[in-house]
Amino acid sequence: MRTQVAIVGAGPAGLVLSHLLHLEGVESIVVERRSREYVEKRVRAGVLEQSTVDVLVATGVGDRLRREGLVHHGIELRFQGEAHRIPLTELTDGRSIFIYGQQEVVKDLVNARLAAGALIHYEVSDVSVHHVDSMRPRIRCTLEGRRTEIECDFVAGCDGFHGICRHLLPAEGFATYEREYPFGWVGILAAVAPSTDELIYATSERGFALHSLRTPELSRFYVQCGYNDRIENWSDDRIWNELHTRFERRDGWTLKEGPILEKSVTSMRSFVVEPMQFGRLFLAGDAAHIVPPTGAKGLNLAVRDVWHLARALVRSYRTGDQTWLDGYSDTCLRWVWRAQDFSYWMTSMLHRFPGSDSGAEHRLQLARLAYVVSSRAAATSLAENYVGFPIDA
Ligand code: FAS
Ligand code: PHB
Repeated sequence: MRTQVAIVGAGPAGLVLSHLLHLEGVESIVVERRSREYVEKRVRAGVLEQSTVDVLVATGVGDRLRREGLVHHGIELRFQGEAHRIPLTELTDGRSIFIYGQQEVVKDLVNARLAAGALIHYEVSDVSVHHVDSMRPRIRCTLEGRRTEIECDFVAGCDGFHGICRHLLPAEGFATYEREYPFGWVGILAAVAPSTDELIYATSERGFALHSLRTPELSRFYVQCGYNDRIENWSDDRIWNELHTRFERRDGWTLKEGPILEKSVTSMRSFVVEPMQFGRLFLAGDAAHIVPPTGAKGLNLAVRDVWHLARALVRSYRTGDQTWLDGYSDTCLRWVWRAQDFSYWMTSMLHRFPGSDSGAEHRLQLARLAYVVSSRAAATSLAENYVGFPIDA
């Protein structure tokens, strides 16, 4: 096969890139190792920045998001039994967040791509990438049982943290920065109406908890758990007990329970590879960087990466000018490190670090929380980072 841009991975990064390129008349082929059903069912992100929504709406894949997504203008920080609202929209001149599941974004993109006659190949195996330091890179894979070679001009590595593309980067001239956190998250999807209209980030003696939403009938929760913890250790009863305890409020606020539909453990890490490109290979999204989900930045960063990559590729095809492509990595890393810093800040403010129960660490966390909820300047900084920066900033 032959195409202009070969994309490895049909997650948000790969699909948004393929969509943006299509709108500008640039061809692409997407290869994905999982089935369509698996990718469309995978429960992950739920918070979309204003800019992510702006890109999806402006490019014609935002109708269902606007109909079914929930617009939020604030979040709550809860600690020491008290609730403190951070008025995001008021503090950021009108910017908001949207609650809309990642799998819904993926479904909308797949439908739009297939309606446009796109080639998205699922359940592809043995994917390998070759000659990215040449003018004719190639992807080799087994597609519908046949060994297949896809010749292209550029390869986009959108294959996530556990993909193959990042491992094509030579050691020489590349650096990775990594931090693993000494805890994880148990994430659950529950068939119960949310007990809140806005997200609740709670921290307590027992650790972190998050009350997020999906629809008026579906709630999403996260509970801080041990490092390398196993879901078998978390019975439904234990999960609800921990949620009640960690969300406790002095004014008797109550949490509604319901059937748990899905639960899983997520590890927490910060990771960046620099630069994010090598020859004609360009990494985007989780393939190049991971943030702990406390700041709700991962999916939004993936969209920001491919927005810049699509612009640079289109400019290269239209004008032959490579400057934006050459500057792709520097352009993205500016936002990657902004999100890394914010996500680390939120994570270290809201989680209990083993061995820090009584010491200064906890006092510092409480001091930081008290400052954020009492200083307009500090709350504005949180709000600005949480809703995200304009896509073309
Ligand atoms: P993805 O991992 O989504 O997609 C990569 C794709 O490549 C996958 O489909 C994979 O199967 C495929 N692939 C891998 N190797 C391959 C190979 N060799 N050949 C072919 N295909 C291959 N982010 C937010 O912004 N807001 C949130 O609220 C939020 N919540 C999160 C909650 C949890 C529990 C987790 C784990 C993450 C959360 N994130 C959140 C981050 C998350 O959304 C990721 O950043 C996002 O999925 C990144 O998208 P991609 O870069 O496309 O990677
Ligand atoms: C989610 O809704 O899945 C979600 C929300 C906020 C986060 C992480 C995940 O920080």
